[in-house]
Amino acid sequence: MELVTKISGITLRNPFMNASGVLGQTVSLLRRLQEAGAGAVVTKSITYEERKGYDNPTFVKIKCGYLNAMGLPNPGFKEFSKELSSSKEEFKVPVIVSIAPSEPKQAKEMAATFKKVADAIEINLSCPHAEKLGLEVFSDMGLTENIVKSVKDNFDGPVFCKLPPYRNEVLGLIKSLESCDALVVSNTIRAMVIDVKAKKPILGNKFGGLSGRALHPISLALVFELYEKTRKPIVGVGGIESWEDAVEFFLAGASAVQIGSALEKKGTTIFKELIEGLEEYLKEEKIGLEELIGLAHDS
Ligand code: RRO
Repeated sequence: MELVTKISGITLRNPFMNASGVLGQTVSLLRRLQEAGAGAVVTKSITYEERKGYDNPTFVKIKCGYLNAMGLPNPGFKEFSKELSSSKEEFKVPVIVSIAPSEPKQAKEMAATFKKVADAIEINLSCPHAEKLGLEVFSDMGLTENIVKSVKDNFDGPVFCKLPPYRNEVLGLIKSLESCDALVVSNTIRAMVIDVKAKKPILGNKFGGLSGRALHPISLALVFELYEKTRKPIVGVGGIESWEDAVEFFLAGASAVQIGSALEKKGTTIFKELIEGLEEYLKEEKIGLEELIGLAHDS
């Protein structure tokens, strides 16, 4: 069965890509994702300046998923774009560059720099634990609107916005995203875990983002609702571990999905498993991927 899917003008050989932050920190990791079968590859969120990230521990496995507070470790946009430019021709699948600007001027410079090497830009408006970045940007509608416009005005390809999983906040602020092309739904849930012996939060940053199983139904419900409330294509992300989890997202209205925690848990062979599972399902159901998208809705 044909698994090709299109999102705002870019063509993916299949609808599976990595979620930003998981195996997208370097060009060699992005290459590994491409070799494993990803339909597109997404970089770690890149900031204007270099960031070291938070103190350890930055990643903890808990009963219902994973908690992370990496703190956007990255070499800064100038350095990262140099690395990507030197090997762009190796990529046969779209390269989506995730950026986390804190104001329009940064967004403008980053978009203009990544113009030559990115097939799409994903703006991170939802990191749940960073000062003046991600969620803190999204909570200011004027700032978000100007950042999205700056990226749109300085980049030729599609611009995606990655949203938090908080329904009321998203519905209240969605007007600020009018000029973006597609929505990525969703980032992790702000969360915490405490060590009862040490009597302190475990993560170096205290607060982190919850991903994995617990996120799946929450993010799925938001995709379903946004599919009815906006006309924008949606990339679903949240706790996808099997082809069935992905099919739920397609039925809810996602045109493609991103894999995060399960890539950590199962490794890159998950792409093959997802592709084969989806192909088999489409064959058995005698349905094309495109027809599947949004089919769980009444009309
Ligand atoms: O780097 C991180 O700590 C991080 C980011 Br940028 C994000 O968007 N979501 C997340 O859970 N962690």
